[in-house]
Amino acid sequence: MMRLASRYKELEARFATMAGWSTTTRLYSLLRWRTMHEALGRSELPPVPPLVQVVPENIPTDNRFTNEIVRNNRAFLRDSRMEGPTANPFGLDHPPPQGTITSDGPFKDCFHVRRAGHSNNGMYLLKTDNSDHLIQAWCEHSLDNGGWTVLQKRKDGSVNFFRNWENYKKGFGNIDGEHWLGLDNIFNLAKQGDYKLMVELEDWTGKKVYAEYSSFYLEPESEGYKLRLGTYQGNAGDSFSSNNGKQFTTLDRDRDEFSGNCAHFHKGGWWYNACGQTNLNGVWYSGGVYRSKFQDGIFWAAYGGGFYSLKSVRLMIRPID
Ligand SMILES: [Ca+2]
Repeated sequence: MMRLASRYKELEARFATMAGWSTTTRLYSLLRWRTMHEALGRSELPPVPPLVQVVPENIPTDNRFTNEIVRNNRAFLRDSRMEGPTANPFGLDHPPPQGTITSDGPFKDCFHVRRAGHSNNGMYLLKTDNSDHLIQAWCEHSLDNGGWTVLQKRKDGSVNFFRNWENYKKGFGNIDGEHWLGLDNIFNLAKQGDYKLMVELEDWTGKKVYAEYSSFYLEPESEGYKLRLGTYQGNAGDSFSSNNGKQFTTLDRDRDEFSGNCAHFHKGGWWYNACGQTNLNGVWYSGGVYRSKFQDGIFWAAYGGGFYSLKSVRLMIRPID
């Protein structure tokens, strides 16, 4: 403030020497200085999004839910065959597509893969109805009868998710590890029919919970890949419905409902509201409860609260039964 006050005095002196100038010019100069001053004041104290609840409303306990999803989770643990890792991350450089070699592809999604008789979890090459390019995707066939196309996976913090619009549009990471399939690919996949969304969350005790949304698709890029979700069911609690109808926001493209940029505070890209109850593309913290100036961990507020960063999460889609 002292510095600002002395600057103001200095400017006043300068204005005094401009006595010969017209009143309009002087007023305009003063106005410009005030605008600058206010902008400076704002940048010193940026608005911060409200914290989401730290204590979740409901902490699911074992045996509380006996729905199909939980039953199949046990099947998942029994039979989780994984294929060998690959060295090349895909993304903006578009390395040659790799995937499980089959003679009956390409498939339109992982449900198509499953129906063709392939039951191994792994990478498959997909080609959607409305695009010519091949998509490398991870197919999850052990969970809930299989046929799930994985859109996003976090598990070990090996991939940086604090990225720009172009990266989120095209996709990044390692298909057999942490990755984001890309908004363009997700849009093309979900456009092919009626899909539902499964969100899988794993906490640091190894427990998995699920949030399923009865329908899922994205609006085109011209609409900011606006999120369209159906109704919730599951045992994770619903922390995603408040993002329904929101556009995707990255650090370089702010389409959220907050005066600042939610991507800046939550360190990711997401269908932020202002900013919301979930941040699955945030920072991967080890151990669960994390300390940070902002709520930038991988959180799902209804399961663990805003300062509990989950161990692993996945977003998956499958055609509606
Ligand atoms: Ca904003």
